[in-house]
Amino acid sequence: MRHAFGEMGVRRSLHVLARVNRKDGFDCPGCAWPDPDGRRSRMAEYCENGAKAVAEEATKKRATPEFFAEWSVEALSRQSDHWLGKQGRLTHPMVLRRGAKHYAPIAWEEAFGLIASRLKSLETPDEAVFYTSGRTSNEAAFLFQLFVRLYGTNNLPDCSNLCHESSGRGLKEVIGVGKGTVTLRDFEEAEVILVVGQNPGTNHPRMLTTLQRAKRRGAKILHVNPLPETGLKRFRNPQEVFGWLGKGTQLADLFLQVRINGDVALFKGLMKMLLEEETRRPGEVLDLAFIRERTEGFEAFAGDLRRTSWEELVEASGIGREQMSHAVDLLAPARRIILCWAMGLTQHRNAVANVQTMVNLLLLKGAIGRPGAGACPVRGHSNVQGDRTMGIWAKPSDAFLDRLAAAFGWSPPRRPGLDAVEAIEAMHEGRVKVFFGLGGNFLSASPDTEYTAEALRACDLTVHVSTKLNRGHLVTGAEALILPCLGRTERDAQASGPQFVTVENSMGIVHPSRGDLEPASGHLLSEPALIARLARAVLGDAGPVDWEALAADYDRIRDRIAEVIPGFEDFNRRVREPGGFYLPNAAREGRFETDSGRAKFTVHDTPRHGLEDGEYLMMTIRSHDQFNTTIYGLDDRYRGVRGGRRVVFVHPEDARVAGYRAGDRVDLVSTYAGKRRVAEAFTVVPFSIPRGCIATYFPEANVLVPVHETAHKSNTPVYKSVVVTMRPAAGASA
Ligand SMILES: Nc1nc2c(c(=O)[nH]1)N[C@H]1C(S)=C(S)[C@@H](COP(=O)(O)OP(=O)(O)OC[C@H]3O[C@@H](n4cnc5c(=O)[nH]c(N)nc54)[C@H](O)[C@@H]3O)O[C@H]1N2
Ligand SMILES: Nc1nc2c(c(=O)[nH]1)N[C@H]1C(S)=C(S)[C@@H](COP(=O)(O)OP(=O)(O)OC[C@H]3O[C@@H](n4cnc5c(=O)[nH]c(N)nc54)[C@H](O)[C@@H]3O)O[C@H]1N2
Ligand SMILES: [Mo]
Repeated sequence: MRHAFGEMGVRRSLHVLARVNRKDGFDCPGCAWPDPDGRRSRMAEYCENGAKAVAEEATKKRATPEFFAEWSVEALSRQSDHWLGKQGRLTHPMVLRRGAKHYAPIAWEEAFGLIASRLKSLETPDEAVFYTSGRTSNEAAFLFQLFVRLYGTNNLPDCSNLCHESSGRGLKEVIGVGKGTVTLRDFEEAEVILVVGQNPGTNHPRMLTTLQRAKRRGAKILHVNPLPETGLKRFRNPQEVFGWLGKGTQLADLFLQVRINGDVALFKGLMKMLLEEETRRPGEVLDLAFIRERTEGFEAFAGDLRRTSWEELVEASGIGREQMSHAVDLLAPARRIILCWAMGLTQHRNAVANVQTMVNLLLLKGAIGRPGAGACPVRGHSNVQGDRTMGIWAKPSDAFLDRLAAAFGWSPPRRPGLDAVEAIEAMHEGRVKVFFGLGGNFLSASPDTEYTAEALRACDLTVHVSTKLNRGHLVTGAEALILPCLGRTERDAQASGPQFVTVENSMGIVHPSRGDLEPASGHLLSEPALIARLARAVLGDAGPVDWEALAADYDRIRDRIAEVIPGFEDFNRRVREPGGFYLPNAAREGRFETDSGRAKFTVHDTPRHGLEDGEYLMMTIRSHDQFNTTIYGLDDRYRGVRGGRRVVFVHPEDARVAGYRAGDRVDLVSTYAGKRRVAEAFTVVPFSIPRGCIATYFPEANVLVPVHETAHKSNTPVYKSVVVTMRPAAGASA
């Protein structure tokens, strides 16, 4: 509330917060955790960090043309991310003309004309990329991909490339759907819930309420993480009067403090034990009927486990056999198991293998397509899953393009487009000359900040559709535009009257989102209206789409979505039912739509990093006071850090051996393929973390993440396993 009142004032705060996640309100712009299907809390159906996300958008502060006249781009560049975000909502379309030092206001039509003329002068449409961040609504996303494909390219990188791409890719191959298979109801029936590589206390706080309920009912919770994340250790439910008092509930029954990227080894160990248990008590541990009838590849998988040595698994995971056996005590009798994960698994070179290794565990237990069981990749952005469903995808399936072709009577481009990392490389090499971002902060979210900055600077034109100022606006092509748009909390009035948009949460539920605040400025366009006007400027009025009609009434956009995308039949009627509707999910319903019709066991090697003396494996994580690249404040309350973000968490013994004490300042250095990257002046914080592992915050440490090191198959940067060394910072005594 302190945060909300500071940004929005008391009256506005109380008004807007009362409408978050209500069935007739707007979808929280924070994370993608679903809202309860039935009755929702009377007090509040949002969390502390959701309130911060809302305050960030509904703030009363404004970044006006006068602000940009006062501050040159160079002067703005010297300010922190935290400061930039605090300047308030963008109010006017702004242009940075060739050679100019300041952004200046520009009329909408002129801005669209400028983009159109640059796009039309490219040699091929593949010289432009169109990035999407996951807050974009279904309606805007559908129009955007349609516009981009009609323009002639599949260059549609998205934040998913940096996030859960490894989950989608991994799941699709082995169970036939690239999404999670559980619903909230499954949490009411699960016997064991695993939370792996995820910090829900900070990033999905409402998930803790679900876990608490499951726990009270008797479910066991297993937490696998290099850090003892506080929400799982001590949870005080802020929605319960007594939750404020006392020490809080211990949510996790067992905490396995795995090494960074030790999960394949750990899960192989757990499964090796389960196989051994099965030999001792035949028919009691594994679901043999399920394995026989519904899966393939079991023999090769079991053979690999038998051949893998305990030494290897214990060494690579950092978890002893005795501790593994405690986990197996929980897992062996259970049939209804839910596996939750997030970025701790998806941002490694072997990220797809991480996901598939864990699915092996579910398959051993028949724990997919059964109530109380399944896979639960917990999505990040509130509509990142929906954007992908709408076709925001650089590598679309033929089936999707066929339906798009049929609905609009034209043949869309079939060449696969560039994902996020490929887009950076292509800009850097001069193969792409125009960058267009629908939301997000591509510069700061991407790996290798210096390299990505060079890539953006090499462009002729960079364009950002944004609500707030961010660093991406300051590292520009020869010309740049900032196009300000409406946010979730705001009223969206079009020619046919007030509109709502729709989103899909982490569990495949599609529902409306309707803001009611007065827009931050009279000059803002909604994202769908903005895309429609851009499309008309670029494509003219002759094509197969009546852009003006679609933007005038979003029901018409939804009618087109219903034609193209399976599961959206009768969209306009069903989305108006309270709480929305579930999308079909074959694996959830017990069907595996793989090439063989069976779920697949897969074999994966234990990853090795072969660290030399003085080298550490670094993960880059979120603090409690940020939303991705938006920094709300400088504290990380649950980890006891205050007043600064340039910190490095180190095992106390590692710090001692290296000669550092708490508070010392160090530089971090990463070297890949002969290229050295340095991040200066981080404060050492001794912390409970496995030996050889360190942690820093994203985005401060992104300069160290090598752009060319990415996950096999998903091409996601290795944000969670960067090899670094430490050296005393200049002027520091150590
Ligand atoms: N308040 C808030 N909410 C958010 C966001 C935000 O920034 N702020 N971001 C949103 C987005 S886009 C996303 S994707 C999600 C992110 O949600 P999370 O994935 O929870 O975010 P991270 O901070 O990246 O945390 C990764 C967790 O994995 C652990 N970890 C790191 N490496 C490993 C590993 O090798 N193995 C295991 N087992 N664990 C590991 C870290 O210790 C940490 O607990 O949150 C979403 N929600
Ligand atoms: N080192 C490291 N890097 C990471 C990660 C990590 O764990 N470690 N995580 C990765 C992950 S999981 C993700 S998802 C990406 C996130 O990457 P992005 O999605 O690109 O970044 P965000 O910080 O979420 O974007 C914030 C900006 O979005 C704009 N914005 C906010 N709301 C709206 C809206 O309603 N409409 C529009 N048009 N704009 C809006 C604001 O201008 C704001 O400045 O970062 C990735 N980068
Ligand atoms: Mo994300």
